[in-house]
Amino acid sequence: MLVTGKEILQKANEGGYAVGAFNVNNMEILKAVIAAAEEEKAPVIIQTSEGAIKYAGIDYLSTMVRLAASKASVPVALHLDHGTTYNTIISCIVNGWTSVMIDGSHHPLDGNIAVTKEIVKVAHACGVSVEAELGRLSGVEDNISVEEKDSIYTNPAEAVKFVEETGVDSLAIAIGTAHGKYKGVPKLDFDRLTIIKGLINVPIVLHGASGVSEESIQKAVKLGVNKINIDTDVRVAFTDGVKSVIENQPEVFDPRKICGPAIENMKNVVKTKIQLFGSAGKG
Ligand code: TD3
Ligand code: ZN
Repeated sequence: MLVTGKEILQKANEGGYAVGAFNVNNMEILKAVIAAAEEEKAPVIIQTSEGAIKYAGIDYLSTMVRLAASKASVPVALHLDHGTTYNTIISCIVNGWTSVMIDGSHHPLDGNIAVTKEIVKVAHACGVSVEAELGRLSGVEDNISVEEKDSIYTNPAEAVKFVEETGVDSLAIAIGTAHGKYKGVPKLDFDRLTIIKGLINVPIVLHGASGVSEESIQKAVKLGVNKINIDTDVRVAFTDGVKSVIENQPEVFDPRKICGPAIENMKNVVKTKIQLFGSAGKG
């Protein structure tokens, strides 16, 4: 069934586990994620980036995901990932998204609070949940200094002010992860996560979780992360599946035979993530 992001994440916060949020931009990825969630009896968040909406069309994504959610035996939320403009966010609300992210993390604190507040006001009036981001994810080097860390990673005192003043339903924080493939080994600032968790009551979101070790993910969940975003690992599973058919059976030209193994591969990756996040059996 289709539910709000808030409903899924509040339960996760109370139950001390994290829900997987997987980026979807075509039918194959959607089917893989839904099948994985159903097999694991887990709540799940289907998220679409602005790029995915441009690629597939907002009406296609809306109809496909809402159909999948209505047929699903587990709770499913439809979430906009990294929303950047008022217009995109309103379009998603109008088209049935049950959760939106406003990413104002590139603004200074007051500017971020201002844009986030504006979205919270309209989204909440429509019964749609809001995720915001504080701190920056990109460009974090391995041997980062304490001062640099403090300027890039989420500041705990600012997080308190941000949550209080904006009324957001969940907060994405920067503690050392980055989007895409990692060059080195990501090192997470668990002390910062612990402090922030002790200060704010809304569910905490971790972006850029592909390529982070199982131990680090488990520790992050234990310390209070409630939503974990995965894109790259599923992209790689899709591409590996397609490649294996094309390389091993070059005579095949049926799209169903090319995409079939990719769906299976993605489903297995998503199932493994769901188990790791602790949300298996929670749906
Ligand atoms: O918001 N996202 C998805 C979009 C990032 C494009 O890679 C994430 O936080 C997931 O990040 P990752 O590292 O799993 O792709
Ligand atoms: Zn992200």
